[in-house]
Formats: sequence, C-alpha cells, structure tokens
Amino acid sequence: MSTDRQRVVLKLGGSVITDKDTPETVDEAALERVADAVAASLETGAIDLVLVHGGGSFGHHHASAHGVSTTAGTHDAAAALAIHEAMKRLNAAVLAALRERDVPALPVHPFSAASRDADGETDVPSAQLETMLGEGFVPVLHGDGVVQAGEGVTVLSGDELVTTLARSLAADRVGLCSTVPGVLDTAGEVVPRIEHYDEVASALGESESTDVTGGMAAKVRTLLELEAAASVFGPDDLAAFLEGARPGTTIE
Ligand code: IP8
Repeated sequence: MSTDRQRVVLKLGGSVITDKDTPETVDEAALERVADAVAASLETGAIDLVLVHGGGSFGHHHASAHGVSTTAGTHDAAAALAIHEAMKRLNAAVLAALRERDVPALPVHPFSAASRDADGETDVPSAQLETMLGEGFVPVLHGDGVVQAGEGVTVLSGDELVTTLARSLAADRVGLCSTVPGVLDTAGEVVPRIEHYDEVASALGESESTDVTGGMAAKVRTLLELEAAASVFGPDDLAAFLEGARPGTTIE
C-alpha cells in the first residue's frame, strides 16, 4: 500500500445519525447521506479510514437510566449490558448502511477489548485495528461501556475513543461530524480556528439532550490535546472533509 495514504479517524456524532430525543431511533435519511459520503470518499483510495460513532438516542438513555457516566460506574452487569447492547444495535445499523454501499466496514466493540484504570486512563488495544486497516477494512467503533478499576463499568465516549485512536494509530487527520457546522461563537457564527480552550470557553454551553459525556465543550478540550489537526463540521461538509478540505472549525 502506498505510504501517502492519509490515515483519518472520523467520528459520526450520535446526534447526527439518530433522533436524539426519541429512544433508540436511527435517523435513516441522515445515516444514508453519511454512508454515501463515506462510500464516495473510499473510491479514490486516498485514505485509510477508522470510523467511530457516538451513542445518540441509543447509549445515552440507557446510561442515564442506570446512573452511569464517564466517571460514575455500575457493578450491575445487567445495566452494563443494557448500555452495550443498545450501542451494538446502533452499530449494526451503521454497518448495514455502509455494507449496502460496499464499504468494507467491520464492527469493533470497545467494551470487549478496552479497559480503564483507577486514574481514568483508558487502554484501547490497537493491534487489531492496525491489522484491519492493513487488510483494507474500515473498522467501525462506537462509544460504549468500559470496565474501570474501582468503578465497575463506566462510559467510554466516542470522543475519547477518537483522541485515543488518533494517538495510537498516528492519525493524519481527525474529524468530528456534528449536528452543527462547527464550534459556534456567542453570535452563532462558526469559529474557524481554536488553539486554546479559553478562546471559546464562554461560548460553549451544555448539550440540551441527555448526553452523559458532555457537549461541545468536552469535544474541544479533548481535540486540543491531539497532535493531529482536528475538524469539527456538520453533515453537509462531511464529503469535503473526507476529500481533504478543512471545513467548519479547525482545532490544533
Ligand atoms: O455519544 C457515548 O458515546 P458519545 C456512548 O460519543 C454511551 O459520548 C454508551 C453513552
């Protein structure tokens, strides 16, 4: 495989591909548009793609119902399984849309492989992902439960997966496809570039829907920690991002 292929880690926000306010509802039209853009981008053969999707109305409602967050865990296996199974249902829907377009997508369920220590450091093994990429597949991961020392099972957000994988897989580019066209300032305009969290702290509020992992503020913080440049953009800009453009907000 040519070495000039770009390695891209892309998160599809849960709010983009689900109706976030109706439990376990896929936004079929949105998912189809996303899958179309992904399929088209792979035809050029210019990128190695790792996909991560968020929880939307699948994971978050279950996590919230059981009082589970990224820091507060459960030792109730049934509760942990309810979160995980919901995320697997959403993952299956994403896989199906991609497979319909002949994207060589394969599921990777973080709950089965990842772990978190008592300090909150998360280990997501990357050897399987490297091998998948080397064999031409598109791994599709998702926010999930994760077993954590001292807490039982907590939530592993898609955003944390993105930052972890961007490092371990040495991604060239990171994308967060969100429901908004970028990080917005207080006037509702897209902030083209963020280098320090303080620049946007006052403009960032909490997500209105049930979201146990926080809204845009948490995303900006985690993306700022990366070496790779990250882009936050809306679904309309997904194709442009995958073609190499930097739509929305660039965070680096
Ligand atoms: O939507 C959280 O992933 P996110 C997934 O990326 C669960 O924050 C299980 C709530």
